[in-house]
Amino acid sequence: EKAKWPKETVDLWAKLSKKEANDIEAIQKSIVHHVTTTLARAAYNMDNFSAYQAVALSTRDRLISRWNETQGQLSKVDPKRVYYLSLEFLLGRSMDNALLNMGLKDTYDKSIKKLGFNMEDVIESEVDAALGNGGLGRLAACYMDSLATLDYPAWGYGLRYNYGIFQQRIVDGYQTEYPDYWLNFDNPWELPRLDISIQIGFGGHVQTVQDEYGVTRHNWVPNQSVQAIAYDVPIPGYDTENCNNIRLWRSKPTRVFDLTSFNEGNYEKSVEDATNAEKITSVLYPNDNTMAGKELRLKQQYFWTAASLHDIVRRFKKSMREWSDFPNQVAIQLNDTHPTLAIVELQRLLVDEEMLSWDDAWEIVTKTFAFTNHTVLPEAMEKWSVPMFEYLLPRHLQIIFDINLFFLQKVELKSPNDRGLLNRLSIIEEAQPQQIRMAHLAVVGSHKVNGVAALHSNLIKTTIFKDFVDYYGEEKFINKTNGVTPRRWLHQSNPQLSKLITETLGSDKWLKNLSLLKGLAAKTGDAAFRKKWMAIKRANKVRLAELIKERCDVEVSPDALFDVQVKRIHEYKRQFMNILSVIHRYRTIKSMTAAQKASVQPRVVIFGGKAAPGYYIAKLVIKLINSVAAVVNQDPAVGDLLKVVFVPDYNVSVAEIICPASDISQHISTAGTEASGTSNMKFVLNGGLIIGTLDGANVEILEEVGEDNIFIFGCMAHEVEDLRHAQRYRGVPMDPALQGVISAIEKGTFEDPKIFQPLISTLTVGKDFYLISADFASYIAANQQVDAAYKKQEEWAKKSILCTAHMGKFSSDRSVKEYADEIWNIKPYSVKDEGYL
Ligand code: GFP
Ligand code: GFP
Repeated sequence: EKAKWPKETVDLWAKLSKKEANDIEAIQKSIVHHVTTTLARAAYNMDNFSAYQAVALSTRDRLISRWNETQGQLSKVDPKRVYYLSLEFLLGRSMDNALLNMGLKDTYDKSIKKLGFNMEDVIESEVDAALGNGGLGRLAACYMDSLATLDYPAWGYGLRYNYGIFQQRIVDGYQTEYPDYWLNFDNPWELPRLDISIQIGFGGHVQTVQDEYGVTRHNWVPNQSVQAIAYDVPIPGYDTENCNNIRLWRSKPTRVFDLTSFNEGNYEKSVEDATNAEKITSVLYPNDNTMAGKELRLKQQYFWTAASLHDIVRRFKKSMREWSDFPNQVAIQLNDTHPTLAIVELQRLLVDEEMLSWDDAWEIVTKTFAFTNHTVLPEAMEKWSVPMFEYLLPRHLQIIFDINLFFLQKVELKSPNDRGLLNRLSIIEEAQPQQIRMAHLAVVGSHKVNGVAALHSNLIKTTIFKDFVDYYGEEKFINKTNGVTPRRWLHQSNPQLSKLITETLGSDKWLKNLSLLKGLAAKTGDAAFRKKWMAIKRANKVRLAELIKERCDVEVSPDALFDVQVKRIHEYKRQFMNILSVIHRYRTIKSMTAAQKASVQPRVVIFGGKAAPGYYIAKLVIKLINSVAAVVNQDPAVGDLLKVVFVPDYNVSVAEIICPASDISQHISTAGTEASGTSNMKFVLNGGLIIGTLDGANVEILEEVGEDNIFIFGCMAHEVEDLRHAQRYRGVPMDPALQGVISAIEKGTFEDPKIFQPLISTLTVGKDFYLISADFASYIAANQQVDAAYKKQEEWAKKSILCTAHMGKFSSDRSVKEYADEIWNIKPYSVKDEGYL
């Protein structure tokens, strides 16, 4: 069509599609334009929220120009792309980040000031996009930032939930959940692509036919169908024109099917079907590290992987390449087992629809996929019951059985007659009913499997995937230590520290090359620098103290040691052990003379995090924290020596205030249970020290910062099984200090002790699975070392500086580059100046 346009039409398009100007006047014009047209408001009826909307829309215009340019050029150049399939993207707020990444924050700041608004208030008006539970979802968001910043051609694929993770409120000390209807006021950070709609089938049966060459063919004939509609979320890189995409799918009823029911005179059924279709992307499952086995969850997973695969295959087919070229053009990363059905769907498309032979198809599939494991917890391992699966996805079940059969035949050739081995490796677990082990399917269908920290990657090789390592060899199983983006987690959330670092290092290059931070190490001897450093920490603590006052109505002193544990509430993360140690501290202070009290280091213990709504024990931990806080905070015998707060509704924006403000943070999971952790990295990056076990990435943080700048305690991963055994069969007595703490709870020091009985039962000798008793004494001792070290403020300042200085390794840029080089085999492509096309 366009080839037929006269020159003047082409020129007119070229002239009019020039990018927006970025001077103050142009930006002010665009803001006011959105106020008066898009929002239909005027200067006299503006508030902070409408100012936010207008600024967001103006920012969005600039984002979309970059997005368009990037996607247009990538379509032409057609390099190999990576697709990151993640059921969760925990993005948080977008505006501040987009402005900083595009280098427009200062100009916008000035522009809106003159229009009568203040940037901070405007930023505060944005609601979080909370489409994730915790670490896994936030990791995906950090990776998207790094992929864009490093100019990698990458897309994320996920679901556009109407409700993100629930909002948490504390009522009478208990967690209560409220729906997070984040789309209430429209979402300017997405681009609805109502033209991109894909039919997704469910149920029905499989037709088996002979084709004209006598080959048996299987055709899936679904009996239900829904539409997937694309919503694109632009992800701008930092200091680059590149802007990547996250495509989120929304489910909608299919018109054809409604009409059928309707024409059959069954109007109610057609409306019901429509509602069911919308349900698929209605809500994010709020369980962190537990497998629920719900039919709707399986529907979500298939809906999302099928829509994404359809889109990826369509894009590949545009270039008219040979199928064997598919893995040279496409890399797909499976973020946990949630998207494992993509393996089966691609095999189905290639064999049933594109008519490739099984073996040719399978070679393409296994060269395309790679799989990241995020946990070894047995309760998190995804399994689907065969009957339920067959009812929803009959053809996929056949394919899974075939994948399994051909795989086990090869195992049999290698290790004949080892039935135990076949059982252990099988994708199908022989239970009643049979179960599909998604982790096994993911390993068999991928060319690389990685864990998320060195310790974890080794652990999976000796535990959950041991037999697979024996069969495939070591090379398939690798490590990719997690990372976090320094743009959001330092530059954006700790602007003063970012500024000081840039001044000290002489440039802001460290933001794209985090190892440059090591230049700060030379400054530990500079007293004036230490003073500035600690003054910034104090200002961040003041900011957090204000949040605590506002949300918890507790006054805390920014001169106390701020001790933080914020993360999902889970037994393995041991918030319970933390609050038990706080009770111990409280009892110790109460038993002191006034003279003894004078030497106590004042501490504010800050908790935050959500418990899965059905996780009774985790919710009781929240209740205990609040009950302890109620008593301790009112006790005149304690005063400012100890304060305890639970900050409600912990989310990304709250984390951005908490991370820069910690002196010490707690990463105290039972060794071998926390795969990596990423908040540990964020705290240390902001000059906060950590107290932790030798678990997950703590081990590597220790390697980087050195043992003088971290507080390590507790048993090691390889000791855990022996300790459990000893406690179970040899009745190792409970730690005496812990015993004292439990007696205090049982005596009713903190509300009716009956409330906490189920929690205390988890510590019964022989049942203390997370080894709180075994680690308690060393935990108390480590906390005492923290107190002692904090009193030497000058030494503490040096430690704090060294912590930040040695965090270069933990940039998600490093992680992403390792994935790109060692797993995806993709190269960066930088968007060229305008006029390239
Ligand atoms: C992508 C984007 C489209 C855009 C084209 C060309 O398309 O919106 O129009 O690139 O710029 F999504 P596909 O690669 O998905 O075909
Ligand atoms: C999981 C693991 C964490 C790990 C993240 C990201 O977190 O140790 O750091 O994934 O790899 F448990 P959650 O999603 O469970 O919070």
